[in-house]
Amino acid sequence: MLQEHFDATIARNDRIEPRDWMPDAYRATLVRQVAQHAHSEIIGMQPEGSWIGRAPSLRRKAILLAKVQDEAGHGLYLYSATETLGVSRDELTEMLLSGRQKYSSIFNYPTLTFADVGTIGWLVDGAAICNQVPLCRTSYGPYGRAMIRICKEESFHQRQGYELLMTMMRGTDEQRAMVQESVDRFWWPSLMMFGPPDADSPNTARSMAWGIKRNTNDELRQKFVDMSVPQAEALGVTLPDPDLRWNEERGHHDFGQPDWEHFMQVVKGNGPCNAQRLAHRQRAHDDGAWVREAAMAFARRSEQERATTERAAS
Ligand code: BYC
Repeated sequence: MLQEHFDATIARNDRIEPRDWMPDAYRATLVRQVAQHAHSEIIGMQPEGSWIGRAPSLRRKAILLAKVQDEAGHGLYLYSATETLGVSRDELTEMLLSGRQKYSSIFNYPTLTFADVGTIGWLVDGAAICNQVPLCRTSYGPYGRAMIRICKEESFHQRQGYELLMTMMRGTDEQRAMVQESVDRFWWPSLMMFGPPDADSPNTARSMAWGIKRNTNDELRQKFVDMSVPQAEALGVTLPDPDLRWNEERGHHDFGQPDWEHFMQVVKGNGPCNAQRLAHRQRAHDDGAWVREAAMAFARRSEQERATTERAAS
């Protein structure tokens, strides 16, 4: 009966809400995906955050600060959405820090120049938008609603990145070379953000049947490539893929495959910055211990005061 109600809700493309019955595997898949997404937003603050103190102007610094703060906010909405599935924020943080839950592979690469701030905005946030717009229609209510606001902010992020790169491309030869070099480093990792090819994606079929994912990894990767090619042309940069060309018959661009063996290594924790990212996150968690303790002490005291006032009133 409960299963039938759940199946009918999914079939109608209606939302599943926290108090509705749901299969254990549906809940577990959502916890895995939404937590991984939340962790990505929080870890994703690090690569760009390292440029806040070195931004070339006050304007660029203010923009970057706002963007990195948005990412903290996205992490919070997504942790809250995950909590509605019955896991606490403490448990989720523990799973990230112990390596039992993942975060996006893209954040395991260094940001070597200020052009990387622009490239992350253009390509990484561009890939995120491609992946996340369909998630606004995901079957789990709290996740879909969080995604609506996140996508609005992501589109500001992408534009600021593109505008930054455009400004650099109108500058000196050295600045143009810096942009090209940055795009060369970030292109392939951006394609990897969409996950393994469909044939090697163990979760896609079931997540699509449940309406958690609305498109396959390869469909979204194709959409991203088709979207990026004219943007690269307008910018005046070359995408580092010799196999990239328009296919008239398919009405899409053909493109080369990323190095999937390298991707698996990054996902397993062996990427260029995995250890650094987790160590930094652990340090921030330890440094924040006093804030959590103070908040708990404040909550306990407020509760005691409330109880005392109530007793006095009765
Ligand atoms: N990195 O069966 P598959 C942002 C894992 S934040 C690491 O296809 P699924 C931003 C996958 O988890 C962007 N791991 O999985 C923030 C699975 O392993 P487990 C974050 C990856 O879930 C700050 C295994 O590989 N976006 O935009 O059906 C600054 C097999 O994969 C990756 C989201 O999280 C990867 N790239 O599909 C700037 C979006 N890809 O868990 C920007 C929400 C795959 O079974 N998530 N794996 O051990 C999704 O849409 C889906 O989870 C994915 C993967 C498309 C990523």
